[in-house]
Amino acid sequence: DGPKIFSGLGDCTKSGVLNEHDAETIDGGLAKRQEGYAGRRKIRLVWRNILLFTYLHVAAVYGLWLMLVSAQWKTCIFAFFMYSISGLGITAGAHRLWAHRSYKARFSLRVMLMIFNTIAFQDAAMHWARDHRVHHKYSETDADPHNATRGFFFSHIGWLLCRKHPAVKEAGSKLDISDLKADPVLRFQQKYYLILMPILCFVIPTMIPIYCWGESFKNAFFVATMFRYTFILNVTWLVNSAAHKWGDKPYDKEINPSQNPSVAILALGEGWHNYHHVFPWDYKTAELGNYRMNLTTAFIDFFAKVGWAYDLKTVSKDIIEKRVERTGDGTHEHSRKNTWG
Ligand code: ST9
Ligand code: ZN
Ligand code: ZN
Repeated sequence: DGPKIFSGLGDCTKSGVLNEHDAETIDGGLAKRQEGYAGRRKIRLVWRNILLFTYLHVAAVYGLWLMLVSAQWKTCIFAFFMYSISGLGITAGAHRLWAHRSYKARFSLRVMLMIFNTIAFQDAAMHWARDHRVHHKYSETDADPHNATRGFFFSHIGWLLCRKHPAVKEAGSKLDISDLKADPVLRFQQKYYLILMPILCFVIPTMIPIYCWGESFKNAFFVATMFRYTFILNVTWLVNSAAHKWGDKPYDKEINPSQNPSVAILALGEGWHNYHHVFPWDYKTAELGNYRMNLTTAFIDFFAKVGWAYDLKTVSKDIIEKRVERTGDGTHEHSRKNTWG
């Protein structure tokens, strides 16, 4: 019973992610080659990553312990602050701006988001956005970097512990990422990543508590740096694992991405994943701009008021309701209204 190849194609086409040309390319050639890959899911482990992620998680558990028993409250608040801004570097930056182009940002906001994004250390935003575009376009096929049909562990962290499936690289190489390459802010981040990332993710967050309020090196390093970094990684990965598994599907019941409120709160508004896979161009990544459950939307709206963010894309109520009626699982308020008259 081999893996299903390109099972997500219909969903992608429905959600408008693919255009006709893309569909033809896949039908005509790529899909056939993917069949060949089905029998070749050889896992090539990357031991460097296995060791580093193991150390990271052990250090994070120790950091959590120190947070409870010996860290100053200022260090804990600072760790939470770093989690929030680095989270925004992923959500408002790599995800909604660079991967999806769901709004436009002036140079100053792009620089700020690039700095926040580097604190999060999820590799250069150029690569993050490329992988994420592949994830949407070839969702839950072998070409999806964190294909959730391969199980919770693979989609959560396993995909970072082994070489990518050849279908990912082949599909990705066909994507147009010229807009990413044309952004000088992204080129700068990529070029100097190996200098910027250690300073912004590890050195500065450890030094601030030590120099500003006399925290010990141990508490600063394990709480504000190791725990904070590992925590935000896991929150991000939950979008790929938990939000591809658990939750309602009010917009499209045929796909696995789901509405997951717990993930949405932790991931600054990125858990409304059924909506997001159906309407990936909406800057809110959700139907309602509920700020409590979508901090990233509040952040983008604030910068739109300041004039640093503009051309915010969204989806009309009418289009959403039509889609809910056509493919939803009946959990949307609109479908309930229709059923009950
Ligand atoms: C990390 C990333 O954790 C997490 C991303 C999560 C995404 C989540 C999305 C969810 C939605 C948004 C919600 C956000 C919520 C945030 C909440 C915040 C509060 N297309 O990759 P390599 C080619 S990172 C085209 O090395 P391997 C290309 O030629 C953690 N081509 O593949 C490339 O060269 P170049 C820290 C592609 O060798 C070459 O292959 N980082 C594509 O198979 C080699 O690429 C780490 O730990 C493509 N898509 O290795 C590092 N991909 O790049 C982890 C590849 O020069 N990564 N090519 O063009 C690695 O070590 C490796 O990537 C690997 C695979 C071992 C996993
Ligand atoms: Zn997804
Ligand atoms: Zn997305």
